[in-house]
Amino acid sequence: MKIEQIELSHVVMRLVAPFETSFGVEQARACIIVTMRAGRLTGHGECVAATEPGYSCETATTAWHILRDFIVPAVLGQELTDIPSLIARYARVRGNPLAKAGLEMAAWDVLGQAQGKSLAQMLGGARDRVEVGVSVGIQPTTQALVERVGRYIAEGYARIKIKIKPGRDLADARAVRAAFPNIRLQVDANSAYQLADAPLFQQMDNLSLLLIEQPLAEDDIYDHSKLQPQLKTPICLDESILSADHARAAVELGACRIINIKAARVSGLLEAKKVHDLCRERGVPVWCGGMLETNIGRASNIALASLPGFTLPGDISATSRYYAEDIADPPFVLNPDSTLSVPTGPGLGVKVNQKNLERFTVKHEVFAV
Ligand code: OSB
Ligand code: MG
Repeated sequence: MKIEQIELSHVVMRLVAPFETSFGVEQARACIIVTMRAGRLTGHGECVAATEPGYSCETATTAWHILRDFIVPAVLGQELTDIPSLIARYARVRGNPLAKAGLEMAAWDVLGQAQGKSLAQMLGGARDRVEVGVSVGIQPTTQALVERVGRYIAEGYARIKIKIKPGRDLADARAVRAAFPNIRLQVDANSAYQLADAPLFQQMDNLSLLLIEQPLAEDDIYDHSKLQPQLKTPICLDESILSADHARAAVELGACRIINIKAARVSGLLEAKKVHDLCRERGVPVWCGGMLETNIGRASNIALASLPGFTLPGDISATSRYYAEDIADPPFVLNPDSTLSVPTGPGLGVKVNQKNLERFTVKHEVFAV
């Protein structure tokens, strides 16, 4: 099939509640929806670059530029046969993993529809439901955090992640652990600390945390390798892992014992599968991270999380945890066993709600052969 048309839609959607991390607060979330038309099929992808360069150095605006001026021209009018040959067309574009992953996801959706296979089937998924948890942003007070966590547990989430930052770390983690002695709990620092903060993390060792996510700088796998031996709790890397090669380096250096896989951060689903395969070979548990996706990106995350090496619950929550209204149907609803069901339809297996997509779009451009 020839790639005949690509549409970019810069979308902004209000979150049901503000989401605060060590790098800032978001009230609304931006992304770029990539709509790819090839043959008679239409596929969708979600580029998770945000409004500000807090998590990643990419933003929705830089990703738009990279897609519009480099990646779209490299693939438009070309045959879509498989993912490796698609990626090869824009291989000369350095970096910009979030932009690349958004386009790649749309191509997986098209190919899945062409082959009558779900994304999970194409990737080698091994289960029809995936264990999930909820990522809880920093709340105004520790008391508010404990209440917030309690409400999510009451909704059925069996694994809680809390965001931490300097000044809102140990006391928050201790309070949540004291209130919920048996819940599976982990913390995410989003790169806010330095190696000299090792004593702080040592004080978390008696909280029975599943893991400590990305305590140190994103470009510092080496310092993580100095921190991990000082802790009993496994370190999990998120921001530091941009490829399967990074994952190999981190594992061999002993910088982490667990890896968070986000397809976007590693340039797309194909590389995400490579990270998964490498970790599985080496006995390193992985789990699926999230970027507050719409149901388009969420469908992709759930399919990825169905691979056999994803042995820890993902940061993939029900649609209602993020948005009052979404741009694709049906909504994802939490099963009573803290799982989400893997979509079974061809490709991503969700149906885009065109009306909502247009309503939330702030900028739109169509590229055709
Ligand atoms: O570090 O995992 C992160 C959201 C935006 C940017 C970075 C992160 C997150 C989350 C949200 O933790 C997880 C989710 O989508 O539920
Ligand atoms: Mg993280």
